[in-house]
Amino acid sequence: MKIVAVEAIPFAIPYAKPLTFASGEVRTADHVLVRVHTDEGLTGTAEAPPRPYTYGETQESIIAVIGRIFAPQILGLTALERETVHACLDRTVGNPTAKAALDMALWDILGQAAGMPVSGLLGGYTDRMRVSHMVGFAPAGEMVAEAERIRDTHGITTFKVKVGRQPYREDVVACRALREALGADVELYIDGNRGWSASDSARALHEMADLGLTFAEELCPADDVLGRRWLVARSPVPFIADESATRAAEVTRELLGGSATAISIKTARTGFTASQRVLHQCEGLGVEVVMGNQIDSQIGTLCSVAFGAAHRASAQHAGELSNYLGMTDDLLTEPLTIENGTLHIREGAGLGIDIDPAKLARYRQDR
Ligand code: MUC
Ligand code: MG
Repeated sequence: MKIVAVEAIPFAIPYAKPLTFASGEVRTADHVLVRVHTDEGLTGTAEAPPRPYTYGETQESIIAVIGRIFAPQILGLTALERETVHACLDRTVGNPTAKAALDMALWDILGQAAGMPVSGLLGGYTDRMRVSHMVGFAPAGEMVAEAERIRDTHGITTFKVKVGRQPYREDVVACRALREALGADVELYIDGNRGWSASDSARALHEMADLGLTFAEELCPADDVLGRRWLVARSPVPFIADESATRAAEVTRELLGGSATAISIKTARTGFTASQRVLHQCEGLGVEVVMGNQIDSQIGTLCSVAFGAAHRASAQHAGELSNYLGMTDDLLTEPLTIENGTLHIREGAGLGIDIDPAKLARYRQDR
């Protein structure tokens, strides 16, 4: 199972409905399809979704770091030498989605070689996850209409509401409108992508105390160290670290520093190997985790659900698995379906990522 070639293929698929949030906007899925080939003819597949405004990665940087720095170091290693692969990749700081995609492609190879689903190899807790849908910035009425459409079409009853604009004129109004329209049985939580100050956040949480929110995520920057710690100490709900806790060391820093009380795990940036480290770290510390979404296509979503369903702690809360619904198309031969608010893992060997060659030919950017 020697790694003999690594491909990094840029592709671009437009969104029908762009997702806008405090730190950026996604209009096109400008992702990179990563394929790792072995000498036995197995191919592991995953995607790297760059988020330039968050981690500084771009499609071009992912292709360059994989082609020029990572691939030359891992060619010749086997898929069973993941620790060695990570020792090579971790010499370079940053580049989270490039590293994560390589890691998940290796797990895909292991699953195929063993004839077993990756989700089972990771833990096999369950075969499905409840889905949480992310509602991006729009006037309150449009946010309500979107949530109602998603609930009525896919049975989803958990919503992560993007906040981080003008807290009282826009965000609190939108959250209140969502609660009033959707009723008490729907779960709502908020994500500020660092758009508010600590004092804005505290006041907004106070204003929304009657809305029954379940989590608050990255409302203000973690770099506002004392302000954030002050806010987290006062938060009435677990405070999720997302982009401030992208690897195990940052998780330790944020949790022990009092800057978070829950963690978002995104396989798009920690793959499976490092996501498991973070998950076990959180379990050991008694901290809740939520499966986040880095605005993945169906490829990344299959990876998230494989991991989320594999472990008891990550299957406890609805996972953010529905962003692909906003895309005009995707690359999988057999599309994912969310029914009754639930997404199932793919049965069969590996990750079950079967790429449609005609779609790849249509959307790839390098030919
Ligand atoms: C999220 O949870 O923040 C927005 C930017 C990003 O990197 O992920 C998304 C969703
Ligand atoms: Mg977030």
